[in-house]
Amino acid sequence: MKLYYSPGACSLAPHMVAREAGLALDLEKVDIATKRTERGADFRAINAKGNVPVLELDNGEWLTEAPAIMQYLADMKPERELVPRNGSMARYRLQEWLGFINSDMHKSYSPLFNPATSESVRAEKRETLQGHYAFVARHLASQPWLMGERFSAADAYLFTVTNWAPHVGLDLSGLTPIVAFQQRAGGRPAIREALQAEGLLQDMPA
Ligand SMILES: N[C@@H](CCC(=O)N[C@@H](CS)C(=O)NCC(=O)O)C(=O)O
Repeated sequence: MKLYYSPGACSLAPHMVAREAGLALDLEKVDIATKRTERGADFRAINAKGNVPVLELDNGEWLTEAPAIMQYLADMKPERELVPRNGSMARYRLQEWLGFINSDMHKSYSPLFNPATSESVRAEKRETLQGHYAFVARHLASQPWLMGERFSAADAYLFTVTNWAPHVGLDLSGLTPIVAFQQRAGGRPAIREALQAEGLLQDMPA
């Protein structure tokens, strides 16, 4: 299998899930501005939507959308319990988190990376994100991970998007459970391996 990724982008979340699951994964870097891969392929021919992540399966099929890819990878190693069993209520709870992180949190960050976004829209998106993080912090005040006592794919995704906060002027230092979550997740060996492989470890506390 191969993951098309861009360093530190949302593709980091499935990358972390693969490492947490102990799955072997080839990586191919994508320049999301030029839509070329590091091997010179036209990325739009791989994903017409032009976005990372894309997972290339061993049969050549391509799977897109971070929540689908994370669940696909985690389901390959059920014994690692990175997602609850399919069909269980807990699985829908996990999907509830993935949906919230994907459509509410991730997509509130996206305009903050666009240089054309006006200052008033930036302020509005930061305020929206502060509200989302206050909601998440209430959950993490009494449990280490989004799903309770066990690290899950949702935590890999939350860690990935929260890593963007300092790059877009979003100050989360007042939300102690979020700060503690980032440190806890960032200390996991598999997550450090993924950060290292994407050349990001120097950005993280030791
Ligand atoms: N709905 C997609 C969105 C993925 C997405 O937004 N990817 C960003 C990086 S985090 C991207 O590749 N953007 C390309 C661009 O801005 O041109 C998913 O959840 O996987």
